[in-house]
Amino acid sequence: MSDIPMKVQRPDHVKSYRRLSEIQTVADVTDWLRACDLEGYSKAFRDQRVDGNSLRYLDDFTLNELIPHAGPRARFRGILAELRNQEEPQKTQVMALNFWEIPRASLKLGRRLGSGNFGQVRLGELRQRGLTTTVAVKTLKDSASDFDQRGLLGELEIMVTVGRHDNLISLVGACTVDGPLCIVVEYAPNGCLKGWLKAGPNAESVYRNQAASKSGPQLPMEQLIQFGIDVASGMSHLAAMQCIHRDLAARNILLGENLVAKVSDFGLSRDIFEDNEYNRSTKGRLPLRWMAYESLFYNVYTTQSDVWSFGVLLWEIMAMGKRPYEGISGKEMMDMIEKGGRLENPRGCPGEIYKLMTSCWMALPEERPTFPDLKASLQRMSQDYQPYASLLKQ
Ligand code: ACK
Repeated sequence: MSDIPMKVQRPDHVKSYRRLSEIQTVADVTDWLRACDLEGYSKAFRDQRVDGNSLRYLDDFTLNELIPHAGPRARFRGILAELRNQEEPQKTQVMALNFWEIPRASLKLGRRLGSGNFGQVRLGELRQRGLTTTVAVKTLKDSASDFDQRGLLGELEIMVTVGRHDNLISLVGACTVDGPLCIVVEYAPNGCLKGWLKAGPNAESVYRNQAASKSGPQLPMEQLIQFGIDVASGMSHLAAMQCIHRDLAARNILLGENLVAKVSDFGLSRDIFEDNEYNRSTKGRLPLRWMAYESLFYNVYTTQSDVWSFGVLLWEIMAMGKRPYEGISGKEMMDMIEKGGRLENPRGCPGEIYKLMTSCWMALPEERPTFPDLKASLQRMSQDYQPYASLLKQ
């Protein structure tokens, strides 16, 4: 472990902070800034009452205000990243993976559910402690390269780090030794959201039916909004765990029991412990139509760029699985976004829901809502489609 880089001799009374968890109070932060030779900024941190917890979740906007000078700000980021890395030592990661190990003999692979860029997903049966569970198993295609192998391992590490949430496809375990890597995840019996939307009734009849079937316990419009609430909920958790998804779209949402929507496919996601911005360095196939302004033009990915993609996903839900910007090329779509053009309101979609999606497409990331905001707004809107159902319950 390396010590905090310092330019000047640290005064005796200044503690040496080797771990982020040692920095807790506002006074600890001041002390730490002094140890890092950044004491010139400690007044701003004190005024904003930045304690150890806030330090972990400092967003770019606040940091720019606290440390307006680019050089010291970059140094601050470097030191913070170093502390964060020490908090996630490699050993813990390996131990965590051991904890998830599944013996190959207890896993029986079945038919292929589908395939992605470099991996494939198969149905599986897992026998553990006398119980048999249906699972989905992600493996690599035979043609996969070392790079793909690292990608799948990265996906596993992200799933371990992110942990469980009802609206995320959760990890059951993995086979990491004595053969090809297999990631075992919960099986979603109702397939992917895009397929469900496309197979369902067309949008207009859903909107028309909401008037006719107001006494039903699960109105169609309520169901569509519920998909949005579920995804916003899963994404709130992902964002709180400092993880960017980077490929949020209806094709990557799976439907569990009772049509609970679950965010899946962390293949493109990257954890952001080192920085809360991820700059793409390699070119691959990109989900252009779901990408935020700053991702398209500056290769910058943040939780706020996931919010943009969420807006497009909400559009897909309300358009019952239509392809966004249908009929125009990727290049034309980019020109349109640059000039301020946005997707049109899907036919019959309530104005307030369209307004919510357009708020996700603000050119400035900080002007977009957060995932918890989106969840709360959709929950509020969902109430409007329940008055008759709740009247009947009284
Ligand atoms: O639309 P689908 O049937 O649902 O086709 C895709 C395909 O694999 C490629 O991703 C299906 N799939 C992926 N993960 C799961 C899972 N955990 N449960 C059920 N189906 C899955 C997905």
